[in-house]
Parts: sequence; structure tokens; C-alpha cells
Amino acid sequence: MTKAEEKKGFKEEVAHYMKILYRKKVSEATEQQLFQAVAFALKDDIVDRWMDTHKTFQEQDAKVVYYMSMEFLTGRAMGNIVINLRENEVVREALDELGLNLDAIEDQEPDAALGNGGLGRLAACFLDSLSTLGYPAYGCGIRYKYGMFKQVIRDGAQQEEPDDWLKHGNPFEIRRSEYAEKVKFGGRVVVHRDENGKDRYVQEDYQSVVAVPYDLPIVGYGNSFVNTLRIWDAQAVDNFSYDEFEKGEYIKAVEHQNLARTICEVLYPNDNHLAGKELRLKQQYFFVSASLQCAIARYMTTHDDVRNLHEKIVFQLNDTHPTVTVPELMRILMDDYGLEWGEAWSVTTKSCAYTNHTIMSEALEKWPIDLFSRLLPRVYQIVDEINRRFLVEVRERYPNNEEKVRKMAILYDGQVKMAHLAIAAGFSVNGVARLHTEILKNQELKDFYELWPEKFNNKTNGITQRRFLLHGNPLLANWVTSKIGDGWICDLAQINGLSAFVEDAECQKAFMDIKHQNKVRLAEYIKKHNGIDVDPHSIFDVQVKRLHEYKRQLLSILHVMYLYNKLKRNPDMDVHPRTFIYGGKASAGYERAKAIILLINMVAEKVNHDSRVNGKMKVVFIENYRVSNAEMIFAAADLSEQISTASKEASGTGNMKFMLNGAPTIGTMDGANVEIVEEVGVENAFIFGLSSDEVIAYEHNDQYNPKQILDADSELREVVTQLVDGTYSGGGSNLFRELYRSLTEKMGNTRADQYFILKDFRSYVEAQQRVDKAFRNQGSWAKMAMLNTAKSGKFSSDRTIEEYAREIWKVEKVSVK
Ligand code: NBG
Repeated sequence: MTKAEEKKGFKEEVAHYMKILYRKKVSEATEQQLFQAVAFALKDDIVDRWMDTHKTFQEQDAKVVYYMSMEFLTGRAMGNIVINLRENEVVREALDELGLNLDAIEDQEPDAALGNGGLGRLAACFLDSLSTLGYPAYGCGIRYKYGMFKQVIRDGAQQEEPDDWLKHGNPFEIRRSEYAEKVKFGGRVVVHRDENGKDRYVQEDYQSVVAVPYDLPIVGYGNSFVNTLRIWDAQAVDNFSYDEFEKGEYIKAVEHQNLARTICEVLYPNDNHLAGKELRLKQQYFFVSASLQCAIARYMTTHDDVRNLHEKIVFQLNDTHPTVTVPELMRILMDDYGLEWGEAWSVTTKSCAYTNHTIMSEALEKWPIDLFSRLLPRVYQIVDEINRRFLVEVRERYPNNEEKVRKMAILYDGQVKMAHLAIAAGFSVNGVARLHTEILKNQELKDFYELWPEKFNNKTNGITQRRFLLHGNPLLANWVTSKIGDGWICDLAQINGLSAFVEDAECQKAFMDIKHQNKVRLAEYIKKHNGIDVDPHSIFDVQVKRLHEYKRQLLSILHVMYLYNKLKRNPDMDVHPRTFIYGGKASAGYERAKAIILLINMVAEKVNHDSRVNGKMKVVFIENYRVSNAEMIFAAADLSEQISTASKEASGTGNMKFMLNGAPTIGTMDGANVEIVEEVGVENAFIFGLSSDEVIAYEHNDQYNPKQILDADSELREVVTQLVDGTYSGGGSNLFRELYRSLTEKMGNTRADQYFILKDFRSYVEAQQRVDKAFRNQGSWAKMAMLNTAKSGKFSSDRTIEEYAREIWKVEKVSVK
């Protein structure tokens, strides 16, 4: 087909769907209707490939990865689909000819925000890579009715509004009611002896819901390969149980309905923190049980012995959230397929692998045994037996060491420890950056590592360059392609080809021009959304990520306050103008994180209106940070703030997105920063602060004394005092008192300044001075920025997925003609 024919065909399809969906002509449609019709036209292209992909899986009897995750932060789909189908030009021009603009239409799509932060976004990047590389996979998750809340800033404070992302319907999804599964909760377990004298465990008097899957296509780049993200919705059994109703059990019948209604209602908005709520455990079991039943049923349509399941299926557990996969798989294999314990254990332990994403203790999942056993009585029996057998093994290995037994037990102290269960049953345990994996092996999971060193391995995270460069930064993407060809799109290692141009003055200029244009684009966004004028010539110093104390947004805003004090005293101080840009959500119940947002906004209010300094510094908090505006923010950043307390950030992935877009890192030696610095060279980053070993040593020896630091540093003392002297709180002293106390006092069991903000302050200030100096030499800055892009090859999620595929999953690529 010629391009003209393709465009004609596409326009006809849009007109066709406009008619079918809305009984309208394209010229009469609303913007949302245009989005829907264009989406359906694209879906038309996708579905054939999707069917072919699945036919090929079947024909080749391919081994399939099931990526089990409570979160998939996919963001918008349309732009990515257009790019991956390689129809960008055709679609864009066809729409142009209709007087429409693809970008404006893309803007009509709500973000699919079925995730909190890095963990959910990683899952989404992984799906993109799995499809692009041609690995058969299902993402398995929940179709939350309300995704991550919408953040609104009122009077400087965060407020949460529901994210009704399905309001207009999701044109890309397909409801597959024929694959619905029943999921049971509560009741009790009874044992029946069957005709062969075998005990059968049966759950009775339970409540149940029907899990209905919705499939979303995950389109690979340029390869006709389409995997499936299968997210489950809950429905009441039989809509309303008239049986129960007639028996007078009206309340019970309504309870079933309510269970179905609540289970998929909302994503818990916690990042690196355990919610610990009964409903959360229900969500976990709900999607795990449905996904497993479905996966096994699918396997059994073409195989006859479930004992070989692990040859064709692998379940990757994205953190401990889906760990009930282990006992649920055991249950299905034993109770539904009649396997003996040993047989079922053999299959389970060959098919489950676990990824750890954090060492933060408040994120480690532990469920009270009474809750767990009440909600999942049969599953609990199985966990109990796994624990019993596991402890036999521990005692054999460490005789007379009950301390070990206590530390390692899956059931202890009235709790079910999900990480221990995942490690005991998984054949692989991985961390998400080299440093993180080392900390797991030598500190957090040391006992397990000593018992099973062979299970432990590292898989450093990655990001998809298709979304975060090709889609998010088209100017730079085109320029890179003009220099080194387009091989980088599917093989990011090739981007190292740019290294040859970093000394070239013309290339430096071109690179910086593109950055400038992207900064202008962001400045317009800020003007529109915040009403603030920012200067695109200033340094765009950016910290966007979830709000969390360990990520230390407080450290950077204290630095802003410090700089402001200095500039007020000396308005002629020689600093390059800066725009400090923040964005990120705080979990709705996390008061301290919310206070930090308020502080940032109060500082912004003051600084931006102070004519003595606002030519040199501005502070902006971008409301409702999410995947869609993130793409634009990364493209416009000069400096990437990655300043977590060393040892606390498992990997980070934002750090990689900034690097790819040519922003050097100011950061600690934490998470994947370590590997970023290794790739780009320490001279092309701004490293500061305690090392992870130093932090861990302080945590053990309890020798850290923040008071001493404050006593010795009057400028820092001034800044910290400003938290409570009314400088930023309209004269009142209470708004930030709690923050102040967290820095200066021991509170309950937590040390004063537990994240070493005061300790690292001076070294951070000094690193910021190096940034200021470096930026003034635009030639050498351009070189540094370009080198960041050039050396980002390692951080493609394609590389990460290749490692998972080869070293953990043992899956093969499949090609679809
Ligand atoms: C997060 C870590 C990040 C990491 C992502 C993805 C959790 C529990 N962990 O450092 O904090 O990049 O996981 O691995 O959300």
C-alpha cells in the first residue's frame, strides 16, 4: 500500500467508528469522541496482530511469563501504540488532513494510573520490552475502578480527588467474560474422604465473587507482536442470589454483592509502605487466584499433565504483594488436580520467582495470622504446612539455633511473613540494582542468602526508551537518529555512538538547542498550570518522584531556603539563575510527606514574589505528577535530583529517564545511581553524601548526633529554625513543627533525623556549587549532558528483560510473521 492509500484507509476507519459509536460525522464530534474513534481505528490494526501472536504461542507451545503485579502504571496508551505500530507519520498526517492534531487527541486520554510509582511503572516498561523483544507474556493485575488519586494543590496543600479513569470507557480494552473465574473467601475447610480413601479439602460456607478479565494489548515496536495485560474486575455471583434470598438469607446475599463491589474499587495509594488492610489482602488473593486458575486452565487445553506446568509457565512475583501465588498454586494443584504435596511443591518451586523492591521495613508485608486464616482458611493451612517443613530444614542446617528459626520462620509472632514465604518457595530471589542486591544478601536477607546462595541474583532495573525518548522527547529522538541511525530504538546500547560527537561544537550546540526548546515547552506548561513565569535560560533543577522522607525532598527544599537566605543578604551574589522544580504525590495518610509538599509551596510563594531574588531563583511545584507530564518534564531537565539516603532507594528508575534525556545526576551513591556513575564517569555527575556503608554503620552503632551538627553550623541552624519561626507559615509556628521535630528530636522509636538530612546538608550544598560552576561553561556542560545520553544504554528495560529471560525465566523469543 502506498502512504496515500494508508492515510485514506485510516481516515475512513475513523469516520466509520465515529458513525458506529456516536452516530456522528467527524466534523461534528467532541474531542473525547475523536479520541475514542481514533483509538478504535488503531485497535482494528492491533487485533489481527494480537490474534496472530496468540496463534503462534499455541502452535509453538511457547513457555509463557506471567508477570504478577498489583500495579501497572501504563499511563496513556495511544501515543505509545501509534509509535510501536510505526504508524506515527501516517496517523499524524491523516489526522492533519482532517484538520485534527494527534497530540491534542492524545491529550484526551486519561492516564491509566494503576500504580503508585516506580514499582508500577517498572511493570509497564517490562511489558513494553517483553513485546518488543518477542517474549510471550501476560501481565496479571487488577482493573481498579479508581486508579492513583488526582492531586490538587489548594493553598499549598495536597488534596486528593478520585481518578475516575474509566468514565468515558477504555477503547483499548476487551472484556473476556468467557474466561471468568470464581474466587472464594472465608468460610471453613472440611475434609471429605473420597472413594479412593484420599482426603479432599473442601471450602464451605464461603463468600465468592466472579473475576472477569479485561485484556489490554501490549504492542511491540515494529514487530507485529502483541502481548496481553490481563486485569481483573469483580462481579457478584449470579448478580443476586435468589436462593439465599428465598432462604431468608437476604443479608448474606447482599454481602456477596458488596464484596464484589468493593474489591476492585481503588488502588491503595501507598508507595514503599504497607497498607495492612483486610481489603488489600482480598485484592491480592482475588487477582492471584483468578490469574492462576486461568493460566492453568489455558495450559491444560493443550497439555495433559499438570505436573509439567513449570516447563511452560513461570510466575514472576513483583514484590511480595502477589506472594499468595505460592500457596494458591499448591492449593489448585492438590485440591483441584489431585497432586500429592511433594508433586505440587516440586511444580510450585520451579515456577515461582520473587523480586524484592525495597529494604524499607515499613514496606515489608506481614499479615496477622487471624486475619489471614479467617479470610483464606485453606490457603492458610497450606502456608502452615510450608512453614512446618521449612523449619525442619532450618533446624537440620542450624541445630540448636532457635534464634535462627525465629528470625527465618514464615509464621512467627502471630504474623505471616510474605517475603519469607516468597523466598522459601521461589527458585529465584532478585534485587533491582547491584547495591540493593548486595544489601539484601549481606544485611536484610542474610540468613536466607546463607541458606540458599544459589537463589539470589541481581537484575538492575531499566526503562523503555520508546516511551521516554522516542515518544516523550521527539526533538532529541530525531536528532539522535540523524546522528547514529535508528538502531537505538530497539538496541539502546547503540546510543553510545553519540560519544563520538561530544567534543563537536556544532553537536553540542544542537543538543543544547533541543534542550532549550524542551524547556520552553515545560515553561509554557508551568505558566498555564501554575501561573508562574520561569526563565528557560535558568538551570532546570528537577526532583520529581513520590514524596517520601527517605527520598529527601526535605533536603533539597532546605537547600533552597538556605540559598534564599544568602541571596536576600547579598542580592548580587554570583549564582546562575535556577528554577527548582518539584512534583510528586504523597500517600493520602502520610502527614509528614504532605507537610513537605506544603513547605515547598510556601517557600515557592515567598521566593517567587520576592523581587530581590526572583531573577535568580524560582520554585515550582507541578501539580498531579503522572506518566503523561513526566515525559515532558524529563525532556526539559538540566539536573536530575536523586538524593535518597544511601541504602534506602532500591534502584530508582526516574534517575535513568533523566539520564537518557541528557540531564546529569546530583545524587548519593544509592540504588542504580551507583551504576549510572559507573557508566557515565564520576566527573559527569555530582555525587555527595554518606555512603550506604556509613549509613548502615550509624544505624547499628547509634552514634549519629544531629544536634552537634546544628550547633556547629549557624547557617543550617537558621534554615532549620525557619521551619518554626513563622517565616514560611504566615507568622504561625505550628505548620512545620512536626517536620522540625523529626529533624531535631527522637520521636518514639525513631532517631532524630533518621534520614541523615542534616548530616548530608553541607556536602549537598557543596555539590550544588559544583553544578553552578559547571553550568556556566556551556560547552563542557553540553558535553556532560550528551555523555549522559550516550552512556544510558545499559538502562534500557530491554537489557533487563533479556537478563530475566535468560537467567530466571528460561523463555525463548517467538516471532510472529
Ligand atoms: C520501588 C523502589 C524503587 C525501585 C522500584 C522498582 C517499591 C516497594 N519499591 O527504588 O523504591 O526503582 O521499586 O524496582 O515501591
